[in-house]
This record gives sequence, C-alpha cells and structure tokens, in this order.
Amino acid sequence: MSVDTICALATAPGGALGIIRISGPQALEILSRVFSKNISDAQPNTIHYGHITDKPSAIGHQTSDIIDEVLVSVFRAPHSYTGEDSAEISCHGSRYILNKVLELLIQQGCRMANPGEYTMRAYLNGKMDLSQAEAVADLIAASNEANHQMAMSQLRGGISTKLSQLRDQLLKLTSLLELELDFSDHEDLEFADRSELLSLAKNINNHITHLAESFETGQAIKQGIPVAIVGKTNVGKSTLLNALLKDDRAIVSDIHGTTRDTIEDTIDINGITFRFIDTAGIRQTSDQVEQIGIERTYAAIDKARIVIWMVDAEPAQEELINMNKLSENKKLILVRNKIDKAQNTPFTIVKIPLIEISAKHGTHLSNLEQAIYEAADIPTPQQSDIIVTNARHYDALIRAHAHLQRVLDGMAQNISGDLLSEDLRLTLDTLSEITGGQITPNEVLGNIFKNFCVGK
Ligand SMILES: Nc1nc2c(ncn2[C@@H]2O[C@H](COP(=O)(O)OP(=O)(O)O)[C@@H](O)[C@H]2O)c(=O)[nH]1
Ligand SMILES: [Mg+2]
Repeated sequence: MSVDTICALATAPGGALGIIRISGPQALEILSRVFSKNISDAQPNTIHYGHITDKPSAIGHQTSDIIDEVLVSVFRAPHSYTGEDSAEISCHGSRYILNKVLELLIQQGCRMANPGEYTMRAYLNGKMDLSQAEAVADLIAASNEANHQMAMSQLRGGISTKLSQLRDQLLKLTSLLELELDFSDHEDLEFADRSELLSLAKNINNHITHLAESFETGQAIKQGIPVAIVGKTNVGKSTLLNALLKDDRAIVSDIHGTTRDTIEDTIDINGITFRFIDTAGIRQTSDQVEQIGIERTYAAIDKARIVIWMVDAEPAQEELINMNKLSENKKLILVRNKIDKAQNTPFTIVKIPLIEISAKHGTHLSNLEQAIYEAADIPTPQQSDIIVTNARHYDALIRAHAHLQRVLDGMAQNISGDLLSEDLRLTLDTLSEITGGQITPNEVLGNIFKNFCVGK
C-alpha cells in the first residue's frame, strides 16, 4: 500500500509566522526540490535555514524566484509526530507566501492533508492510541484550565492506563472461569470459588460504572456548567447577569417583564466555565410573549445544574415552598439583592442560607462567585481521578457495562463458565473500542477525525 505525502498549514492565519507541515515517505525529497538545500538525507531533529523558491530546478536562483526565507525542522521516522518522515517549514505569515509554498509542494507531489490526518497517521502508526488522538483535538479546543487539564490527562494516557488495568482484570476473570471448565470433571479439585469470581466481576463493573458516571462532570466542564438566574420580575436578575459578565448584555429597566426571552453567556470562575442563563421573571401575566418567556424559564431551570434564586424582599410562603421543592434536585443559591436599599432589615422566615449582594453596585459579587464555584462541586482538575469527556467513550462504557452485567447475572445463577465467555469477550472488545485496540472500522475513524482542524 503506497502512502501519500501530505502537506497543510498548521497555524491559524494572521500571525507573524506560519508553519507548514509535510509528512510521508517522500516528505524530505519533495521539500528538497523547492528548498535551497538538499535535505533528503538530513539528520533527524535538525533545523535548516534556506529559501523556498519557485524555480525548483534552478541553482543559484534570482532574488525574484525566492518565495521566502524559512527554517525547516526535520523529523525522521519513526521519531516524529506521525511516525513518518516529516518536516515543518516556518515561513513568514503572509497569506501569499503560505499559499504559494503549499502550491509548490503540491506541484512536486504532495497532497493536501484531510482534517486530522496527521493525528490519524500518528494513531495508525502506533504513536498514540485512539483516546489520546481524540485528546489532541480537545487540547487544541480547551479554552480554560479545567478543560486543558482533562485533555492533558487523556493525552498522557490517563484513560488508557485505567482501561488496560480493567482489561487485565477481565482477562484474569476469563482465565479463572476457563480453569473452572477444564477441571470441572475433577470434583475434588479446589479452584477459585464462584463467590471470589463474582466479587472480582463486581469490582470491575464498579470501576466501569464509576468511569461512565464521570461523563456528566466531564460534559459540564467541557460545555460550561449551566446556571439559571430566576426569581420574580424586577428583583435584579438581568443586572446580576451584566455585573457577572462585566458587560451590558441584558436590558435592565424598572419596567416589570422587561426580560422576555432567556439570555445566555459564559464566564470562567476559578478556571471552570459557567453558562449563565438570565430568564424572564416569574409572575402571572396576560402578555403572550412574556408567558412563552416564563415557560422558557422553567425549561432553563430544568437544564440548569445550579439555580440562583433571587429576591429583593422577604419571599412569601408560596415562593419559599417553590424554592424548597427546587432544592431537592438542584443546587440552589438564594440571593438577596438590593442590599443598598434594604437598610439591613433581616429576613425572618427564610431558613436557607442566603447571599446578600447589590448587583447594581457590585457589592459582595465575589461571595456569590465563590458560592457558585462551590455549588458546582467539580473535582479539582489536578485530582488524579479520570474524567470521561468523550461521548464515544461514554457510549462504549455503557455497552461494556451491559455486557458485564449479563456475566454477573449469569454467575449469580450459577450458569457455567462457557456460557459466560461470550459476554466476557464482548465486554473486553467494547472497552477496547475506546483506545482502538481492536481493529477500528474506517467509518468510525472518519467520524473521529473529521472534526479536527486541517494541519493537525
Ligand atoms: N438599588 C438597587 N437597584 C437595583 C439593584 N439591582 C438592580 N436594580 C434595579 O432594579 C430594576 C430591575 O432590574 P432588572 O435587572 O431589570 O431586574 P429583572 O427583571 O430581575 O431582570 C432596575 O431598575 C435596576 O436598576 C441593586 O442592587 N440595587
Ligand atoms: Mg430581566
């Protein structure tokens, strides 16, 4: 099978420098044809200064033939990102230069890389497993510390190590069950009894469940933790959103029912992204549009992980009852706003701890931010706990769990080992999908890499 040599721009346009990557068996020969030096036999991990020229055959070319003065870094198989011979050309970042260099490389026999093709080659050449390849895309996309930490842990093989431990235990379980079969005629022989095997299987299943459960946290960190700001009209919800965002995002006015739709935006608190949703205030209204807004408020509450319930005066019994109901399945933060006006009149019937602020004057906003951060209850990123962030991994874990559950059920009913081995094998195969240990169908690979940027 012949492998193409591919090229692509690896950097975003508009910078002072642009880096073009070439990878494949012909990388150094092709590049030598447009470079002022022959680097076909260059040593690995060396950097070469020279010119890219559009008169490939010319020796001692004219200044006008020179496209750019560049630095070429040479990497040789297998010690490169892709595992192939490859090079990176650091050019000046002009759109003209970069397009021209790519054009020359293509004329000389390169093909433009597909999205994620470098990383796909790295995977196919055994430089990284599939979960690590996926982490590369997450790492590039990570815009805050928590996402960066999760991607880095996955890139460094966090989930791979965990899965290989589980695989080892599953293989042990399989061999113990087989042993049971081999010696089943020898009634007087002692081998691992069923209760031991059962507890081993249960332990593995617990680990799989634990991993699957971490997906919710992983999603929350990746997409931002939804926080709904709710309460009656005019208590200052939109003012709070604006104060948190340090921006006039929502319209603030003393007219009741100003906010009719939900407004969403994100801020980072201690390295975690929160998605704030300002909502229409809850009240009885005959205005149809406002009514739709209020329905959206309920939908926002449903989706939120944290609800900030804002009041500007002692809430009535009915409101308190609603709050208490909500606090059963949401993290509820009760906020009393407009303390600049209230002259310290304490609430009498509210038993829930509350945070007192003035959204308008920015008083005690940091207390509120701290409370929001704590309510998110996110394990600190440096904890070594593995967090699953990828929907494909989650899906495989859920299916592996179902297969293993069948093994567990069978064991509990004393079904013989040979009848359990099929489900055990399926459990193993399903877990292997995550790291790509099994042969991964092209379609699956295509799906994984299509969302990468070109050049990665
Ligand atoms: N005195 C005072 N007024 C506030 C405060 N926060 C908001 N307001 C005022 O309350 C009114 C309603 O605010 P708004 O944010 O639109 O309330 P919403 O309907 O809950 O979104 C506006 O006139 C705001 O200026 C505050 O902390 N102190
Ligand atoms: Mg509002």
